[in-house]
Amino acid sequence: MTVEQVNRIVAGDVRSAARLMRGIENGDRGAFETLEKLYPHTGRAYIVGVTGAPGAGKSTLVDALIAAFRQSDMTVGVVAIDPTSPLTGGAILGDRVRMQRHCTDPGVFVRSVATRGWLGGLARAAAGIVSVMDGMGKDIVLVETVGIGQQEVDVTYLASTSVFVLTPDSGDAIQMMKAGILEVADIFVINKADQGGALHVKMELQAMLNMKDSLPEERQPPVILTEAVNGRGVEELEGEILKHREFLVSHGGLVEHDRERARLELAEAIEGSLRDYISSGVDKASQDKLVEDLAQRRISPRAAAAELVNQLIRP
Ligand SMILES: Nc1nc2c(ncn2[C@@H]2O[C@H](COP(=O)(O)OP(=O)(O)OP(=O)(O)O)[C@@H](O)[C@H]2O)c(=O)[nH]1
Ligand SMILES: [Mg+2]
Repeated sequence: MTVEQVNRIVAGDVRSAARLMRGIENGDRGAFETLEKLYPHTGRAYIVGVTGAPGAGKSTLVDALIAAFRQSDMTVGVVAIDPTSPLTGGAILGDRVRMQRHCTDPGVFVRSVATRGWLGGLARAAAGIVSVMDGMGKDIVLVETVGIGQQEVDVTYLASTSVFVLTPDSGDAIQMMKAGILEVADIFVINKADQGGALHVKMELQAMLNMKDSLPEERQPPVILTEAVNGRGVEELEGEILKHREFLVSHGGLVEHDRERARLELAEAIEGSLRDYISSGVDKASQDKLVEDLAQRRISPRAAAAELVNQLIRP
C-alpha cells in the first residue's frame, strides 16, 4: 500500500501527497514509514528559506516569488510554518488567502503547518512536508518561518538559500545582529520599500556586513529592496536566489550543505530511535519508580537517565 502511495506521489499525485502531509502533521507512525520509502526519491528540490519578523510581508513575498519562478518555468512548493496555536490559526488563513491565486495551478503546491502536540513536532512535520514536495518533483520549495533561532520552529538547516526579510521601520537591523542572523542569511530583503527609509536601512545593513571579517572568496550577501504588494524587486530577488544556487554549485557548497543536513538528520534519527528503544525497552514499573524518585528529589534527572540507559545496555 505504501509503495503504491509513494509511486503516486512521485508521479505528482496531489491527493496522495496531501494525505501523506496530513498524516505527518498528525504524527501518524504510518505516515513516517511512507516518508521513509519516499526518501530515495528526494534530494532534487532546491529549498529556499524565507524568514523574518511577523508581518514583514513574507507571505506576500512568497506569493510574488511563486509567480516569478512559474514565469521561469519552474514548479514550486510552499511550506508556511505557523508556530502559534492551531486554535488561533489566523496567520494560516492569511497565507491561504494570500496565495490563493495559485491554487488552480498544478505546478504549485501550498501547505501550511501548525503546531501539533509534542515538542519539536512542528520542525519534524515541516521537514517531512518539505520532503513530500521534493518527492513530488517540485523544482523549488519555499519555506516560510517566523524568526530564526526559535528551536522548535527552526528549519533553516533545510534551506540551501536563506532569505531574511526585514522592513524599513522596525529596529530589525539591530535585533538581527544579536540573533546572529548576519551569519546565516544568504540574501537580505528590505520589504515595504514603498514606505520610505528602506535605503537608509540598506546602507546600515551593508555597513554591518562590511564589518564582518570574511574570507576573500566568501560571497557578500546582497541586500535587495522589494515591494511585495506590487511585485517590485521580486524578479531581482528570484535572480539572486538562482545566482546563490549557482555559487553553491560552483564552490561545492551544495554538496557540503547536503552533507551537513544529512549529519543533522542522522543525529535526529538516532535520538528518535533511542527514544523509541528506551520507552519500549524499559518496563513501565521501573520507569514509574524513577519518575517517583525524581519527583521526590531522591535522584537527579541525569542520574535517573543513566540508570535507565544502563538497564538497557547491561540488563
Ligand atoms: N506597504 C506595503 N505593505 C506590504 C508589503 N508587503 C506586504 N505588505 C502588507 O503587510 C502585511 C503583512 O503581510 P504578510 O505577507 O502577511 O506578512 P508575513 O510576514 O507573512 O506575516 P506573518 O506570516 O503573520 O508573520 C499585509 O497587510 C501585506 O499586505 C509591501 O511591500 N508594502
Ligand atoms: Mg505569513
